[in-house]
Amino acid sequence: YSGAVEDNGMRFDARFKVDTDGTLDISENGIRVSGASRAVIYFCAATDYEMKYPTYRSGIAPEKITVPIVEKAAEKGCDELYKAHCADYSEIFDRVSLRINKNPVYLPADKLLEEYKKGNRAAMNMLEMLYFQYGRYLLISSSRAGALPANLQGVWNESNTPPWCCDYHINVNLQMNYWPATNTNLAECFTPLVDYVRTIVEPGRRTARDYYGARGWTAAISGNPFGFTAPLNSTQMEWNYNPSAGPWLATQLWDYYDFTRDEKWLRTVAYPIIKESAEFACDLLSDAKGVLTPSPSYSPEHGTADLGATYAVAVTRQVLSDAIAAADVCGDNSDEVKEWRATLERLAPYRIGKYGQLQEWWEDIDDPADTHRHTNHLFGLHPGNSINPLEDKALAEACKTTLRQRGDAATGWSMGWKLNHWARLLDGNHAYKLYGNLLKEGTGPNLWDQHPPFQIDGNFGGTAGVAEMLLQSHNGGELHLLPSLPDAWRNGSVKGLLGRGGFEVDIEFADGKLSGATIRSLKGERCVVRYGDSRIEFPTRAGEVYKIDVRDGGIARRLFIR
Ligand code: FUC
Repeated sequence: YSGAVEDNGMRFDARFKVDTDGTLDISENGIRVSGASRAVIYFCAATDYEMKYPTYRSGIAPEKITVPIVEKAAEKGCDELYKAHCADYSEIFDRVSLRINKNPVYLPADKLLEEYKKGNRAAMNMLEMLYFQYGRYLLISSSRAGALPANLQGVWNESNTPPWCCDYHINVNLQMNYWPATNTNLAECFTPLVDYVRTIVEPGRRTARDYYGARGWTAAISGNPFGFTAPLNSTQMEWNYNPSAGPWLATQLWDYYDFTRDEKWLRTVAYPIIKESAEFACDLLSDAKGVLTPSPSYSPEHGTADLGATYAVAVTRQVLSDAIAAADVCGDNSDEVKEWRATLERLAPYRIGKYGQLQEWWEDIDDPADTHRHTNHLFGLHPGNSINPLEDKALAEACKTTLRQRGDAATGWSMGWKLNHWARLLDGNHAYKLYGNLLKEGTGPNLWDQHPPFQIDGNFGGTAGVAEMLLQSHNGGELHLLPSLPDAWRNGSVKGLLGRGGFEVDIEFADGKLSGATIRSLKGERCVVRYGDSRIEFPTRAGEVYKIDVRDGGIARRLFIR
């Protein structure tokens, strides 16, 4: 079945091959099989789309792709194909396992969710493990090399007029889709985001120049597979004006390096993109009463134009500190890097408002009764790392005040993000409350996240948030074990989480305390491990495994095992 889309002429081809012991009747009405005991349908679809600015066309006739694939699949047969699929999938999925308490109950997902809402503990154990792994399954199934990134519906959009155009929404949604790609050890799933970012740098340069008179590149609130990086044609600037989109995506590329420590990738792929993003961020700044802020700026979808919205300042702070760190790794000590350092020093500080909240804007105009779904001004707490509760108690308290004022309900993705925020605040029980709310209020019977309607980002925010409760590594690469273990998770284990610095970490807990940990060093980086108030550090060799010895509730020393 071949043809071309009316408006942009994109060519497509859908190819079926049916292997049956019955009679096959093919007509323009479809394929009919009769008198058969079995029928195997091999199907492949392709277009002439290529994620490459500015044409987005491969020039390859889609049938040149589909016919060989279908023929080859039919030659292999479905058993062989299934075996290859399982091997490919399991190699990634099986890296991480999670066990929460004991005797989980096995029920269909919708029944499990019903039992969860009734407070059935065995069902809660099961669903809290299942939902975490379900997010990993969804990302593996919607984001692999050579494909487009997961959009608002992953790859599961059934409509030609989907909510928010099934787009790449870049003021938290697209970014949230990729949080579990790092901490839950799914590096292969990150590739489509990188490929997408690489293709929007060129159009993003035009947006930076024509909209902001700035160097470098950026995107806006809404992206698509065709290089769209400009603001939408709307005068509602409080949601449409989001120049932080590019710098936020650039920080995610740095973070991917920080986890994998793939220096060649940083030098050849990520650093040029991060560098240009830092230039853009610097050019947006102006002197606001003695400090630098991106002005004017908005807090996503909330409030009016401001002299320095905290979200925009926090993203700027992050992209500059990431660019400086990347420059250090790449040996770039040019004047430009010195400019980034000087600019970073002069950025507006976080400020605590009259209600004890983290100010969302330059002006102290936060309303304590405001329960808006967006908490982007807490970007520095998560996914950024410029607010460290272990070091700055006052700021941490202000973040808690803001989160208490915003409340523990909201859209699915918002609860997913707040789960991460409370985990970073080292409050496991409050993080657990958000996880429960996400499951009870923001999840459908098939465990898809509900905005509502279905929007997949909450699944990914939830999965990443559970990992954040069990392992954090954003503070200078320190592996913080069980930073936010809730009272409800008395006994269990998690295996294979990834920590920044290239460490795979297994953690066991019993009676609510750490009972053991094993660390596999992938890159031979120096390892720092924290649990509660105890902390150890030691050199490692790539490929070696280190067992952390737990005594008297602390981490005493490490045993070297291969
Ligand atoms: C942002 C959010 C909305 C929705 C949309 C796709 O605009 O504020 O709630 O998730 O993205």
